[in-house]
Amino acid sequence: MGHAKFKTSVTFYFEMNLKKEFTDKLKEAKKIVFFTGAGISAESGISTFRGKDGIWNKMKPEELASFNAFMKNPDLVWEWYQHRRDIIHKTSPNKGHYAIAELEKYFDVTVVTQNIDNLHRRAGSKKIFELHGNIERNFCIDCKTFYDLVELDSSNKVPNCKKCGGLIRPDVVWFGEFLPQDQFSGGEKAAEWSDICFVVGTSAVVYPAAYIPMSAKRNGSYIVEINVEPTDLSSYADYSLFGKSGDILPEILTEMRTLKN
Ligand code: BJW
Repeated sequence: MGHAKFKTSVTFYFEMNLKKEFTDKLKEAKKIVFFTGAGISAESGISTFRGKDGIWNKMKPEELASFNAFMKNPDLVWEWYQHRRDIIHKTSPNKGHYAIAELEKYFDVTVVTQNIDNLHRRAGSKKIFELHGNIERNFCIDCKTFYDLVELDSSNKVPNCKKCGGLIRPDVVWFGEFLPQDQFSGGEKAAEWSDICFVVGTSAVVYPAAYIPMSAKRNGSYIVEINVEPTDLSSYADYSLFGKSGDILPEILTEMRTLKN
């Protein structure tokens, strides 16, 4: 019993020290990066990929998120993306996205996101690197002409390019494909130069994206993880906040308002 009490007070002391260290970092920081994943959009009603209710629990990634899958059954893959677009268009950014956008009042903020849902932009964030593309854009696999959704009809059948007749695909990064070089290197540089790198709502198992917080850490950035549960990155993080990003990010914003007043 006494031992348990002792352990509790040591843990409490340790946690208070970590909290103080985090607050001090917030006070001093100028450049911050938010490295985000599907979890930040979960509270907007968009499914994550892994975990209990994740997309990959119900569907196989190799049948939907690879170029081979698209070539094998383009209509099926297109229909899946149309379904996800419908969900994304009907939803809105949540408190987490808005808090990140508002933190631009206090810091030089860069968002480096693995998400294709455009919600950071809709929430008002200005500097965004999209590592895995954007569901709003599409391109012809043959002549590479780009198409906005408005230019395409809303059918579930894969559309053909108006210039060359080639198949049109969503401009997202599938397994086995290279990430857009400018987005990856821009995001990596921002992370390396950051004072704090927040890692929000990602399982951090998909590479090369997951190297980004590691590069940040190697270059001296302070890593803060925000997730509902521990991840592969937790042992790397300097400070972990476990809970919903839609709750925790607005609390950080409130803390910043207090620190600046
Ligand atoms: C909350 C919450 C709340 C919930 N609040 N938190 C090195 C090592 C090992 C493997 C590889 C490697 N290099 C390459 C690979 C292969 C592969 C890979 O990484 N595989 C691993 C899975 C094993 N990588 C690739 O293929 C990449 N390309 C590549 O490497 O090219 C080079 C190359 C070319 C040719 C030959 C060889 C090499 C491309 C990866 C593309 C990933 N694409 C997807 C689909 C995008 C399009 C679409 O959306 O349809 O990107 S897959 C999917 O995973 C999507 C996501 O962006 C990505 C990451 O997922 P994310 O965001 O982390 O989501 P979840 O679901 O995993 O996690 C959610 C988290 O939120 C959880 O932790 C929850 O707890 C949490 N959460 N609610 C806070 N309210």
